[in-house]
Amino acid sequence: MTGEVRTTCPYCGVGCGVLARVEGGRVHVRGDPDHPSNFGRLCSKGSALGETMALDGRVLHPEIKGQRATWDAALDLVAQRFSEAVAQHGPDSVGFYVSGQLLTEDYYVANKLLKGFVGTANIDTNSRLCMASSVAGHKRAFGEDIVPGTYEDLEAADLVVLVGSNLAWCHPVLHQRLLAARQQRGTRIVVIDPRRTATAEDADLHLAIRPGSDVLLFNGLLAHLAATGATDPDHIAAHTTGFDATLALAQADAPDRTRVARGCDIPPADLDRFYEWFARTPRTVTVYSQGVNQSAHGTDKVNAILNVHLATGRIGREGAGPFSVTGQPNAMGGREVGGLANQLAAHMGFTAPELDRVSRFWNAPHLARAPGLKAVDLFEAARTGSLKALWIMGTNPAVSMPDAGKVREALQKLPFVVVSDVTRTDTTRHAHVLLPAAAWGEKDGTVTNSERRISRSRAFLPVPGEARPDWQIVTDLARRMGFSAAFPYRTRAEIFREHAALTAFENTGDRLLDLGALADLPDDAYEALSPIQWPAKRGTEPGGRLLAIRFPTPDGRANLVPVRHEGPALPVSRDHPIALTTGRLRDQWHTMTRTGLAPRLSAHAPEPVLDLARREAQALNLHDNDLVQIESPLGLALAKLRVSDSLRPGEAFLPMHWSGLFAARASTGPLSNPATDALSGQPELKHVPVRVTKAPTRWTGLLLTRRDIRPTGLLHWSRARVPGGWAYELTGAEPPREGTLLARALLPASARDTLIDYADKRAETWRAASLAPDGSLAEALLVAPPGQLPDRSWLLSLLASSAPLTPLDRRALLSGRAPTPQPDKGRILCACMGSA
Ligand SMILES: Nc1nc2c(c(=O)[nH]1)N[C@H]1C(S)=C(S)[C@@H](COP(=O)(O)OP(=O)(O)OC[C@H]3O[C@@H](n4cnc5c(=O)[nH]c(N)nc54)[C@H](O)[C@@H]3O)O[C@H]1N2
Ligand SMILES: Nc1nc2c(c(=O)[nH]1)N[C@H]1C(S)=C(S)[C@@H](COP(=O)(O)OP(=O)(O)OC[C@H]3O[C@@H](n4cnc5c(=O)[nH]c(N)nc54)[C@H](O)[C@@H]3O)O[C@H]1N2
Ligand code: SF4
Ligand SMILES: [Mo]
Repeated sequence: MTGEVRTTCPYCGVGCGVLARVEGGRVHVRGDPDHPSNFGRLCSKGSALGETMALDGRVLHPEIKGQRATWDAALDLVAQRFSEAVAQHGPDSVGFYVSGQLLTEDYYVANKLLKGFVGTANIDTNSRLCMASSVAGHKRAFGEDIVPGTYEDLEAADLVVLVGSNLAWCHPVLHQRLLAARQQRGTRIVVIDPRRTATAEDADLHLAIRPGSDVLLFNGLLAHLAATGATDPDHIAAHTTGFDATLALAQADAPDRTRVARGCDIPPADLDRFYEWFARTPRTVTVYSQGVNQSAHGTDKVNAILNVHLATGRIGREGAGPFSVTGQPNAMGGREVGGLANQLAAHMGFTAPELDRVSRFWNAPHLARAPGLKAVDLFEAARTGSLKALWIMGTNPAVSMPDAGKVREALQKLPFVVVSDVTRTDTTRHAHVLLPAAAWGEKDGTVTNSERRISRSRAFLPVPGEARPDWQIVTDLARRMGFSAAFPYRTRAEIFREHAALTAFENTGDRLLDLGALADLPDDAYEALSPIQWPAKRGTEPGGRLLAIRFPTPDGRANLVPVRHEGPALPVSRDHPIALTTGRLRDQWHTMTRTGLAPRLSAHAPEPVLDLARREAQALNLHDNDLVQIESPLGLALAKLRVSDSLRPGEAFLPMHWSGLFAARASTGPLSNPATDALSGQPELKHVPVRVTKAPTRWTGLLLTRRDIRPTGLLHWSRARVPGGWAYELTGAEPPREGTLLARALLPASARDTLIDYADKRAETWRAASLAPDGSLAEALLVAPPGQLPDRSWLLSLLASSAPLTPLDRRALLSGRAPTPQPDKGRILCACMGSA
């Protein structure tokens, strides 16, 4: 294929346009200058997309119990087992757990099949772990799940408040747009985050609040706005309800600024500055993300933020509004189709008129009548036996769910597990039936970004092996289950039109989600569709800001919601005295199935590292690079330690990315608390109490290899992609001799006849290396006491090169020292070269 294909980045919810081109067997990408999300920019992850397209680890054929099978056999079995479960145990004995990485068309058919035809609402999504509190907060305040603003509002604002959002790393191109606008107009940026993140570094004011104290901070703000006459009484009177009760509770909760400053544990002067800036700045946008949503009180946190915007009339206007940024590429599309268990479809719920309307539209007499199980409850039902069959599509719950130990137990116990994914993961290991899905670049459809903009994701590569797009797989299953008439789809365009038509069906303006203008989109117009923001109502100009005056509630008014500050679900204790939070790194995406394949992206943070506040590190006598054990009341993880001055005393941070494919026991899932927000069902992934202790390390090792292995028998290992292969960090608890034997066993039999095999018993060091037939380095294994491994950059350069080793290199391998003195650059290349 030649020429550039216009598509959309498969990572974050900014939804950047990408121009992709295949040349010389390689994928090249650049930012689409015409896409209104990014105007040509890409961040480090987006610009490295071409380096992550290898087929390593891809699932290429259907499998039944690990054995290759035909599509017919696999789908017949799925249809049979799902139908049997429904017949014997009722529709609620089956479920789907889907993902914001699916395209809207995939999502739509999965939702329609389960809710419309199987007759259960047990379809939930990883958006439960991500956006559920924002959805619930929006519905409580606005009557509908609406993000009112646009990206341009961040550029037109005079004050941007970022709450629990590390925008610089997680929505980098939007952050770049904000910083560029600040250059022009001097926008003030306030960051509210317990950690001093990269985003906080760029802020005018950073409030490092006590974790979970956001409601107190915003209640205090509402009380301050009221006390200083900074609210908008006309807006409150004309367009809202609940102000008085909300203010009364806010005042009771946050009676004065001293108490708020103390409760949030921030300097009173900083609190005053924030409140005064907010009070004085009509053009204020409040951006919020997982530091708000992923809490057992996430919905209250959301409403505390919405309250101050409603009370000041700062909503739906240029440069003003609350702005929940979405995480995944199609988190918003999933919310549109209704892929959460407590939604029905197209922003409709389970009231009688809505059930009636959707059942007529789908011609589905057996529609699910009530909300289904939310993610945490869905896996609990699997573990305790009431769920009999589960299909997991495009997500890795064995890693990303809280209390992941129990989730794995559930997957073991389930009588029937189907997984469709593009790669092998910790979850696919539990699949009775494994189905190969088409990946980004091969699949084709639409996604919606944080600002309600629908963009096309287009294919530019052939689908490898027998992989198929998810919509086709689900359609095929639906037909086998006897629902052919309702699943006649031959193309994605047909599905998209039906989805658009449902949003407009009997929509008299009470649902702002209206894609009626796209319901008759001809095939060629669908193919050529330019990014379009909704609403896209028939006969009106699409897009724009929403919720300036009228709200989609019965009385047209927004609700201010009284909320009270509550502590974390599981507070720190004597046994678990440290507050652990979890989140993201700049250059990795979730469980690393894609970004973990790019050396450039892996270089930024090659190992799983626990950041621990300096005070605790000192008290526990822990130092940089110590391997530590992290125990919460739920489970355990291991990681290297980094003493941090970016954390408040008493706190720690562990990135969520490392799965069992990239490290032994370094995942956050088993540690994380499954306690959920009562309204949204979103788990408290941002807070769990832990204790941290030093792991008994006797030796450390480095294995450079071209092979893809998973070491066993070690205390710990992790690996990172490097040019030419993998670099494994090894840690052993045994005395050096046994350690050496263990480490040696990692070499393949063919490499036992090693070029170099050097041991120094006194110094407890050992080195081995073997050559490929062409004389280049194939494997190198070094073992030494902790902290004594030699500089690795020259070794990495040997693995990267396909040239035969020189005599100088060989001598250097034997001595364990670089041939010419080279400064230890820490880690090979820096990934920022390509960043936005
Ligand atoms: N590089 C990268 N980018 C991504 C992703 C990725 O995996 N990698 N994933 C995407 C997805 S799906 C999502 S959902 C988004 C998430 O984007 P973000 O929400 O911005 O990212 P997180 O790192 O999960 O969490 C944000 C911050 O919440 C803070 N926090 C913790 N507790 C509290 C609290 O009590 N109050 C406040 N105010 N803050 C708190 C944490 O310290 C953290 O810095 O990122 C998207 N973008
Ligand atoms: N402790 C802790 N846990 C967290 C979080 C946290 O901050 N802390 N964040 C939570 C959040 S916000 C999120 S969004 C989740 C993310 O968690 P997951 O959804 O588990 O993460 P991914 O690694 O993105 O998994 C996506 C899977 O889908 C596959 N895939 C990609 N595209 C397709 C496709 O088109 N079709 C199919 N069938 N498969 C596809 C990928 O290969 C990958 O295996 O993690 C949550 N878990
Ligand atoms: S900001 Fe980066 S990760 Fe997000 S969509 Fe744009 S290029 Fe992709
Ligand atoms: Mo997310």
